[in-house]
Order: sequence, then C-alpha cells, then structure tokens
Amino acid sequence: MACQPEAALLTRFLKIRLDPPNSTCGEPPEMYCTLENPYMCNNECDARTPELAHPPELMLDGEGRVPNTFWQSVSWKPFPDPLLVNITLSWGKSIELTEDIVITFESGRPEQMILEKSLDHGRTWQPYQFYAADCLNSFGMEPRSASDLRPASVLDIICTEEYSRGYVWKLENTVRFEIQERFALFGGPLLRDMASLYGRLDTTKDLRDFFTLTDLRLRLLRPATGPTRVDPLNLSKYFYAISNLDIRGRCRCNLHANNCVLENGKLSCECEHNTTGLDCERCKKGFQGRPWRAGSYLPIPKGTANVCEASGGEQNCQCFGHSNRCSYLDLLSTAVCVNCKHNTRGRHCQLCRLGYHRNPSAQLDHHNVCLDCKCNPDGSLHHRCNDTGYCDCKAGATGPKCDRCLPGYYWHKGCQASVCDNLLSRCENGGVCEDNGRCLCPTPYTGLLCEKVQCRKGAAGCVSQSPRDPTLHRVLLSLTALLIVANGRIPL
Ligand SMILES: [Ca+2]
Repeated sequence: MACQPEAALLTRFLKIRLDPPNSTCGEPPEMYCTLENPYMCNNECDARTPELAHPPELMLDGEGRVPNTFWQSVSWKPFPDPLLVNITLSWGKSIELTEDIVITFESGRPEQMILEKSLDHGRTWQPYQFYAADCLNSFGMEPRSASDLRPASVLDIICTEEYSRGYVWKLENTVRFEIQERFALFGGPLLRDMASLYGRLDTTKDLRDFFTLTDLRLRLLRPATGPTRVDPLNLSKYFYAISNLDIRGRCRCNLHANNCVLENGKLSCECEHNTTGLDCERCKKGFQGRPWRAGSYLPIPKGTANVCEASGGEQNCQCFGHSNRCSYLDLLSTAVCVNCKHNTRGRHCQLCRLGYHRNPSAQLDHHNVCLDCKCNPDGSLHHRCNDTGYCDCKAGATGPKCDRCLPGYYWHKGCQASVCDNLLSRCENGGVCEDNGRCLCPTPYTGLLCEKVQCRKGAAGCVSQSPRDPTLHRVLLSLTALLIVANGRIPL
C-alpha cells in the first residue's frame, strides 16, 4: 500500500539563517522600550550575557517557558530607511505542510511582511502570503483572508490584514499561514472527508506542490509602530521579536516510505517499494523494470504502492505498446525493449527511428507516433530529418522536404545552377530561356546562350559571332547563384 511518515513538528530539523547576519540585537548592548509606554525602557539586550541575549535559536526552543524566550532584532535606528530582516528556514529536503504555520511575536506583529517558499533549496522563491496593516498601500493588493478562498481559488496568493492590525494587544500576537482552511475546501470543515482531499491531492500536481517546500523565508519589512506616527526621537521601541515558530508537516517521500530519519544532520526517507533517493524519487538499481512512479492515495483507504519492479523478465516491460518483449542488460542493470515496432526505437521504444520524426499530435503509445521524414531524395543530403520534420538540403534546394529550389537554381533531378534566366543571363540573338536550363535558339544560332552561328556541313569559316566564352560565362553564373545562396538563404 501507499505509505507516508507521520506528521511531526518540523522546527527540530531545520537550519536557520538571518540576513543581514548582524540583525540580532545585543552587539553592542542596547536598551529597548515598549510600544505601549515609551518611557518604559527596561528591556536590555546583550549578546555576551546569556540571560540577556536573544539569538535566533530561541524561536525554536518550544513554547511554555516562563518568561518566554525569544529572538529580537536590532532597533529601527536607520529610520526612515526600512528595517529589513530575512529569516530563512532550510530543511535540506522536500517537506509537506500538514498544519497551519504559526509565528508568535513577542512584541507587536509586523506591519508589513511576506512569507515565501522555495521548492529548490533556495535557488528560486515564490510568495506564499502577504501580510500588511494596509494591503493596498503596501503591496497594491486588495485585502483578502483565507476564509474567502474557494476550491477554484485555493492556489491564489493573497494579502491579508488579519494579522497586522496596527496596535499591540498582548493576546493577538500570532501570524498564521492557513493550511487547514485550504484543506477544508476539499475535506470538509473537520476534514471528515479525507477521501475527497486525498483524491484531489493525488490528481492535482499543482495542489500537492502548493503544500510542498524545501525552504521558508520570512521577509520582515516594517515593524509594529503602534497607534501613533513613528517617533524618530525614540526608535528603541521599534524592532521585531519572535518567541516561537510552529511548523508541522511530514517529509515528502512520494508515498514510498513510512519513516523519515535524521542522519548526520540530514533528513531522509527510509524508502520502500524498491525506491531510493532523499525523497524516494527513483527506482533502486536493479529495479528499473518499469519507470518510477509516485505512490497513489487512490483507491482510498490503502492507495497504490506503485512498486519498482525488478529489471529483466518479460513482464512489466514498458514499451508504450510498440513491443511486448524486454531484454535485461546486466552492464547497465536495466531492461530494454526488443524489436520496437511502428518505426520506434530506444530503451522504451520512446524515440523514432532514423528517417522518421515524432508526430506532435499523437501520444507516445499511438501506432502513428513516428512519421516518415519524406525527404526528397534528389534535394536532400540524406533521409533523416529533425524533430519537426525538416530535412537537410543539398546546395540550391530548400523547403521542409528539400523539394524546391532557391533563386538561381532550377529543378532537374535536384537543384541545378541556372544556365539562363530573365534577369542576369539572357539568351542572345532571339533565343528563349526554357526552364532556366537551356536557351532555345532560332536558326542559325547555337551555343549555350545562342551566341554562335551554327556551322553547316561544307560551309567554310564558321566563326563564333560572340567574343564571350560560354564556359567562363557558366562559371560566373554559378558563382552568382552561390552568392545569392550565401546571402542568408541556407548556411553553407
Ligand atoms: Ca521560544
């Protein structure tokens, strides 16, 4: 059956990074005031004194301590420049969120913040949710909340004002990213209909990927400022402080593992079903009898394992219906299809034979998947073509199948350089150019361009009437044609 690790508190397995790195308070020591009472300045931060230090780890040490332990940033000394801090959380592997992300702030919640995620270990980022006291003003977005979402809009990225209300009230100190509300759109309010949710997750890759990530990033853009304007004379009361991060989910193992373990500081799935890799994302060596597939939630409740089969053997030979026989190659420890039909070739009969190209409107398992290149044998260099059916043309030939001629050429068993035409090289003495190939000369003229008088039997002193040397002329004409070609018609 399909299997997956239990959901767990994932904050125990992450690496945390601050940017800029010196964003934590206490170097040098500083006194902080409260927003509620600007004259109450008894919050001292000193990085060198453990009981007065507020390092990032205190966001991850679990709740329930009295008093709260928390990370605290430097104060907003560079005002009116913004106070920007990025907090990056990295798991080093894909995880899937199963519960709301809950961020607990020790002082006021930020007035502007973006939660972002990465699926590729921090190479690219995308927003998850925008948070602002005024969404329109801060991000140019209409404010919405997670409860406004519907199944069709579940993947929308919204800006919410719900967690950024201007003033600090001690009980409203959390910021959430609502996973459960999104799940409930498919699984019902109490997630009673898990079959519906799992069915949806199984068939909609975008939905599954929405809850998957390798890294999270909190971009703190503006701290709480309280009910009044920012007071530039007392900037010690503006800062960020976070006491707890609650992030629950499970390792992504593609439904091929029951357990996820921490080894040498790295999370990895204990892969089953003959799969391997950090996320069980490929078949083990010797088990490539058919292509890897993720496990499936369907049919409920046990799902489908989609086990990787041993390579070799005649069963489970994936040849897209173009062969029913595989042969096992020890050297590559893989199975390859034998005698691919329908002009296919390749390990899984997934490619087209030489001289054929992929039919863009047919599926891989269609018997018409490969189409004959139909390269004109006289105009083409060989019978092969590219993926879109274009052949390689000889000099002077053009068109997808090389069955037409470029200017300066005429068709005669392929493209030949023109002898005469109506522009560059006219037939002389009233001759008429026929198909660019020859001049039809009136009596008594002859020669390539009718430039000579024909010699009759017995007539004495037949002399060329033209000083032109027809051989030289023909060479010049061919060169002209080549130049036309070289001017960008086809690469030579
Ligand atoms: Ca804490």
